[in-house]
Amino acid sequence: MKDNDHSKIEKRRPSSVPRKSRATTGKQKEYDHVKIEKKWQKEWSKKKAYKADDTSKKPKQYVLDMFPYPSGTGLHVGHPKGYIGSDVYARMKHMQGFNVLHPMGYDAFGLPAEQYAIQHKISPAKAVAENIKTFEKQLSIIGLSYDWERKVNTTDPKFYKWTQWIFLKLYNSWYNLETDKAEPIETLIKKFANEKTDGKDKEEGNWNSKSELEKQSELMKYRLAYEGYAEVNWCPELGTVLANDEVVDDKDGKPVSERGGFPVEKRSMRQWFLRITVYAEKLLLGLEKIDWPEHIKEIERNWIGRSLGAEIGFNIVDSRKQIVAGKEEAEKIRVFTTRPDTLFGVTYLVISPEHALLSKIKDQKLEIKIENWEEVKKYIEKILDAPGSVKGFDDAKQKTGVELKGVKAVNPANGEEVPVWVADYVLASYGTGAVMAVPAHDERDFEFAKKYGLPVRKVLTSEEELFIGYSTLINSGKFDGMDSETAKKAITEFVGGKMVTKYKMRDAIFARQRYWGEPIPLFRDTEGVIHEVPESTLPLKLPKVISYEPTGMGQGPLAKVTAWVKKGYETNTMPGWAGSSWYFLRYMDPKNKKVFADRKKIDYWQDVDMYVGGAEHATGHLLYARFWHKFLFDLGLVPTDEPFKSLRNQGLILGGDNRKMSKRWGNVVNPDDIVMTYGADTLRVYEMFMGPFEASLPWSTENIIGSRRFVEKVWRLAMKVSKVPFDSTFDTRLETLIHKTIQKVSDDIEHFAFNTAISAMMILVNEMEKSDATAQKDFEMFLKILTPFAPHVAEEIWHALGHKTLIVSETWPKVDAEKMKESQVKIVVQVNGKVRGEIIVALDTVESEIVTVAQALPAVDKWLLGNEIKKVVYVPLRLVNFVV
Ligand code: ANZ
Repeated sequence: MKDNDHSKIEKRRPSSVPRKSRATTGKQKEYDHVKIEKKWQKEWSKKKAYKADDTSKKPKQYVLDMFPYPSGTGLHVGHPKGYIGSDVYARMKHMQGFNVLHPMGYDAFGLPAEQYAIQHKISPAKAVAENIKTFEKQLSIIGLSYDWERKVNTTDPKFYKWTQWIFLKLYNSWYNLETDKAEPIETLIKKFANEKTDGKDKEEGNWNSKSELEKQSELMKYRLAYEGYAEVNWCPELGTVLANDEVVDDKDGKPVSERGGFPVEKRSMRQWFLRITVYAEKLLLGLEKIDWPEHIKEIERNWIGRSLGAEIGFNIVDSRKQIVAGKEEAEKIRVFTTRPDTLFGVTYLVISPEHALLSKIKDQKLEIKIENWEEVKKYIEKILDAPGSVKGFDDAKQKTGVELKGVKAVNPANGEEVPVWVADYVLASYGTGAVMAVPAHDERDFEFAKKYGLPVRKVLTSEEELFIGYSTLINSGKFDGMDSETAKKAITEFVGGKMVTKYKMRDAIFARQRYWGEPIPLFRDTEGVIHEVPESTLPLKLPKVISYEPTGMGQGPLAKVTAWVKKGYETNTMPGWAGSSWYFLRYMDPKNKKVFADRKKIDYWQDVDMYVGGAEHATGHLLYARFWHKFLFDLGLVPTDEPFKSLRNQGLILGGDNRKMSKRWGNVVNPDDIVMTYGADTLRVYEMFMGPFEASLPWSTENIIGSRRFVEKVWRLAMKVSKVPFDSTFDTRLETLIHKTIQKVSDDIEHFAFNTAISAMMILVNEMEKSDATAQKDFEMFLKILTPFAPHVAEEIWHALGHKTLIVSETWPKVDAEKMKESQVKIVVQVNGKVRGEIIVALDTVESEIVTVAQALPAVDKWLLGNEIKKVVYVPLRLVNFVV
C-alpha cells in the first residue's frame, strides 16, 4: 500500500468532523474541539488544577508514567497510550478525593541523544533541550493532568548531583550478611581493624599495617559499587563496547555488530559494577507483595534465577599437594548440582574452560599431569578467544570438549573413578563452574556423552533412555527404592556435601565508555588510590568536549580531556539506567538543593501507587529501581522497601499494517495531526476504546471516527438536556442505568479496563438520546464519569450548563445502591404470539393489573376487538400473550 495512514489523515476529513456549516442546527452551538481544548488547557494550567500538595490531609495517590526518552523524532500515536491510561486513572483518583501526584519528566542520558548529536554536530545537551521542547508541545495538547512544576530531567546537573550522591552511598556501603542489609563501609573497616586484636588475620598482616592500596583492593571486594574487570564485546571499528543484544552472527556464524556488521571480539575491560547480586533474595521475595502483572514477575524471577542445589566435592586422584589444617589433602573439584539424587549416575565431570584447576595445573601448583596438555591448551584458547562464545546457557549450540587425559576424580558416593573433561557447555560464572555429568538424566550431558562415546548409567526408574524427571532410585546402593526428593537430601548428607542456593543473576556493569552520561564522582591520585569527589562539591559536571565520538581505544571521550585526566577523574560515565533508578523519588521534592528529597515529603508520598509503562523494562529499569530502593531503605533513607506498589503495562499501538510503528516502515501516525483533525478528546477516547489496555492493536483512522461520533453525541445531548427542567422527574429505568454505569465505569477504571468503561457509557448515551426526559442533574453525573476520558468537552459542557467550578476537580458521583436496583420492567405484549406492543410497569405490579394494562394498549386492543380471548399466557416480568 503506497498510501500510508499518515498521508490519509492529512488529506481526508472525516464526514463527522464538523465544518462551520455542519453539526449545528438552529441555535445549537458548534462543537469546535480546537477552540475548546486550547481554552481549557490554558484554564487548568492557570488555575493549577493538577498541583499536588505535599502537606495535604487527603489520602495520597502517586500515579506515575515511565518517563520518556526524548528522541529526535518526537511522539507517534503509540506513545501516549500509556500516558492516557494513567491519566484517566489519575483523574478519577483526583475526583475521588485523593491528593494525586502525577508528574512527568525526561530520561535523557544515553546513546540515542549522543548519536543524534554526533550526526547533527551539536552538543547532546542542546539536542536534548530541543527534543524536550518538541515532546512537551506534543504532550501538552493531549490534555494530560501533569503537575508540570515537578518536571525532572536526568541530564540536569541539579538532578544528577543526586544520582552521583547515591552512587557514592553505594560505593561507601557493603552488605552485611549477619544483619542482612547494606551498611556504611565504616562498619566493615571497624570489623577488619578489630580482627587484628584477636590475631585471626596474622598471616595476611593486620589491617592497620596494610597500605592504602591494599586496603582499597580488600574493600573493593565488598563495596556495593566496585571496580573490576569484565569480558566485554569490543568492536574495534566502532571503537566501542557493545551489549550482547547488539551483537549478531554473520553468515559464517562469526559475531559482528548489529549496526554496520563489523567484527566483534572479546576483551577484558576495566569497569564499574553494582553488586546487585547481594539483593537477589530480597528482590525475589519482594515480588510476592506487589501488585504487578504475573508475567512481569515471572520474567524477573527467571532473570534472578534462584536455584536450590548441593555442592559436592570430588577428590582428584593423586593430587595430594594441598595442606588443609596441617594435613595433606587431595585437590577437589566442587560441583553444583540441583540433582544430588542422581549422584550414582555420574559417568564423568566437566569443568569450564576458565576453571581455576586449569591455571593451577598450568602454573604447576599441583602434582597432576595432563597427558594431552597441548591439546587442552589449544582448546581452551580457542574457546576463550571466541567472542560471544560463553554468552549464557545456549542449549541449542553444538557442544564441544576435550578430555583431560590422565586426570581422574572420585565419586564420593561409590568411590568410582571418573574422567574429567573441559567443555564449552559449562559456564565459569555459574555455580562452581564445574558439573557432575549424569547423561541418563540430563539433556546436555546426554547429548555430550552420545557425541563423545561416554557411558550412560540410569539411576532412576523409567522406560526412557533419557529421563529428566523425578522417580525412584535404582543402581544407587543403599538408596535404591528411595524417591528422588528424599534422596536429594540423604545423598548430599551421605557424601558430606552442603545444600546451597545459587542465582543466575550477575552483578550489573555500571559504566559506559561514552560521553553522554553522569560522570562517576571519583578520582585516582598518582599512587592509584581512589578518592571520592567531596559531597559538598557535587555535582561533578560533565566537561565540554570537542567531539562526542569514543576514542577508539576502548575509552570514552573524557579520556581525551586533558584537564579531566590530569585531575585523575574517572573517564567512564554511568550507564543509561542510573537516573531512572531513583527519579520517582525526586518528583516528591524536585527542587530541593539540600537533599535528594525532603524526608517529610518522602514520608507523605511514600511510594508509587500506580506505575504505568512498557513491559520491556522487566529486567532492566524495574529491577534496578527496585534494587536502589531496597538499598536506600537499608540506609533508612526511604520508608518502604518496594518502590512501585502496582504496575500496569500498556500494549503497543501498531501501524495500520500490523507492524510496529516506526519511521522505517513509513507507518507512523503523528498525534498532532489526530488532535488537530479530531481533537484530543477523540484521540483519548479512541486509544482507550481500541481494546484491552495491555493488548497490542493496530491503529485505524477509519475507526477513530466512531469515537468522534460518540463525543459529538454527548455534545448534542447536552444541548437537549439543558432544555429539560433541572429537577424534573423522568424515566426511572434510565436512572437505574445511570447508577449502574457509574458503578461499572468506576470499577473498570480501577482495573484499567478502559474499553469496557467506554462501551458502558456509549450504551448509556444511546439510552439518554432516546429519552426525552433526561434531567440535567443526572446528565451531569454521566458528565463527571466521562471527564477522565474526555476532559475538555466535559469541561465545556459543564460550564455551558451554568457551573463556575472546574469539572476536573469535581467530586466523583456516588452510586446509589437503591437506585441501581431495577424498579421497573419492560413487558412485551403479544397477540397470538406476535409482538404488538410493550408496557413498562413497576416491579411489584400484580399479574391481574399487568394483564389489564396490556389489554388496554391501543395497539393491542385493535387485535383483540371482536375476538374472544381464549387464553392469557403470562411469563412473569417478561411477557403477556393473548390467544384469540
Ligand atoms: C547433575 C545433574 C543431573 C544436573 C541431572 C541436572 C540434572 P539450574 O537448575 O539452572 O540451576 N550446571 C551447574 N553448574 C553449571 C554451569 N556452571 N554451567 C552449566 N551447567 C551447570 O541448573 C543446575 C544444573 O545445571 C546442575 O545440576 C548441573 O547439572 C548444571 F539429572 O548436576 B546438574
